[in-house]
Amino acid sequence: MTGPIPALTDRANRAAERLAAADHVLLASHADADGLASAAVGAAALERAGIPHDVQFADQLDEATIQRLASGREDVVFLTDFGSGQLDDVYAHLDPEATIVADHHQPLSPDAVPAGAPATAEYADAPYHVNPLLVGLDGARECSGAGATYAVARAIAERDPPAALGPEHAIQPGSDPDPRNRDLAALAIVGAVGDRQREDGELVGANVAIAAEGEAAGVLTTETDLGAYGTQTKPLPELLAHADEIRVPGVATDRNAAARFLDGLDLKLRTDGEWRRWAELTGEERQTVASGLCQRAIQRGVPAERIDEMVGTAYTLSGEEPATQLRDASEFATLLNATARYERSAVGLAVLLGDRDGALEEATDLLAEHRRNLSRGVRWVEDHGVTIESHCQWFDAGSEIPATIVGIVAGMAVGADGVDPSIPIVAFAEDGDEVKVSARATGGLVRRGVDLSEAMATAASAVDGSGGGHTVAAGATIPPDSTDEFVSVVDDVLATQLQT
Ligand SMILES: [Mn+2]
Repeated sequence: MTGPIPALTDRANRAAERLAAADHVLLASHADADGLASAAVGAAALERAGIPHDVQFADQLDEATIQRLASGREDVVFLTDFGSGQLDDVYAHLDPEATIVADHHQPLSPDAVPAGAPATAEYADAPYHVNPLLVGLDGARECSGAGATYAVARAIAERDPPAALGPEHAIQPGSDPDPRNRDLAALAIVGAVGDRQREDGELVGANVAIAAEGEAAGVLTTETDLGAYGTQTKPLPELLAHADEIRVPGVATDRNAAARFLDGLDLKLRTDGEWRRWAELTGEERQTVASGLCQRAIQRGVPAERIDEMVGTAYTLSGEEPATQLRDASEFATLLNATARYERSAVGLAVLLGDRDGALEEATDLLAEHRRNLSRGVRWVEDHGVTIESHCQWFDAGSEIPATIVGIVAGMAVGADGVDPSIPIVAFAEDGDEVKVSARATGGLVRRGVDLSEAMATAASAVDGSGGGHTVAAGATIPPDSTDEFVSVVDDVLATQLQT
């Protein structure tokens, strides 16, 4: 059997073979939604195969982290969702013959391999290196860390399939565990969606094949639906008012405008005074709301391609309770990110592995806390205002907003009182001895030429910092007291970008 990512089969088989021979495995994974999903896929496969293991998380795989991993007594280390970019440090401290890497980040270039390290060929062809980029697949778009780990998990089951699994191995309350590990595909999809691998609202490439295995295993459904975040848990007016994917004038303005629009639809969208949620509507009701949105969008002159963006593919974990945070892959990923952001990745892992009691409750509390911190942050920006330059606006939150969330706050602040939605926003926050910078733009600005990745990189290097990211969202770390110069370079770069 070749599996959903045929090109990775040989590598996955070798990794499975090595893991099966281990006395004890230390699985270490990246502390974000995809990293947590990767860890769950790997840990479930090891558990089901009876291979003893521990799981740890880290924000980054720096040398200190690798040293810590190397000091454990475990004979095999299994790195998921990181490792490929740090192979020099990894092999400096860990035996290549006892180190498995399942990752989708850019592998360390052979040119960057230091003298004295294992031969160059061992980096590209390291014995246990499972990465879509090594076999010509796009690791940013079509296979996440959880996808690469899924290839290994599947190979473990295929090598030595357990006859049957007990209910303690179930990852979704409403589904049976699959001895072939195909049910773990649902978690791989949560990882891919959490890493924003969707394009125009749907997964592509290897991820499609992984999703198909989840569907065949009865743990996942994919369907064309409203491409908005929050279809399972958000009351309808909130869903339509705040989804980035659906910006219908006169509806997305605020909650009241969205409620007025919904009230005009001749549907019964409230139960006992409470707004229903999208996931609770019948197919016909959804159709009515969707046509209403399209009509309104056309009337208000929204271009056709923007209207197309309102539709996407929903990835539903069919064994989870409807209208819960775990039912939709994006909402699940949000819950995982909340646990990771507050250094409680183990809680997110427990939820992924099927804990629907204590861990789910704690994760839900963390998410609620996270949302409170975000709204507190946005209120702070509203109270203190932003400084408007020619081509951007900025605020310096100092220690008032944690550096870990200031970027999200900046994005949310666009549309708040006193913030200009027509220019990018740049946010500063204290981060230890340094200053963390986060910048956000809109899709419209990117279409007009804005590239925040370039702006952050250029301005950061002007002040001896470092920066980069994506066109629409980017960041930098800079020395303290360099914010004025930083802003002025950003403004110049944006001026050039908007001219061309
Ligand atoms: Mn990842």
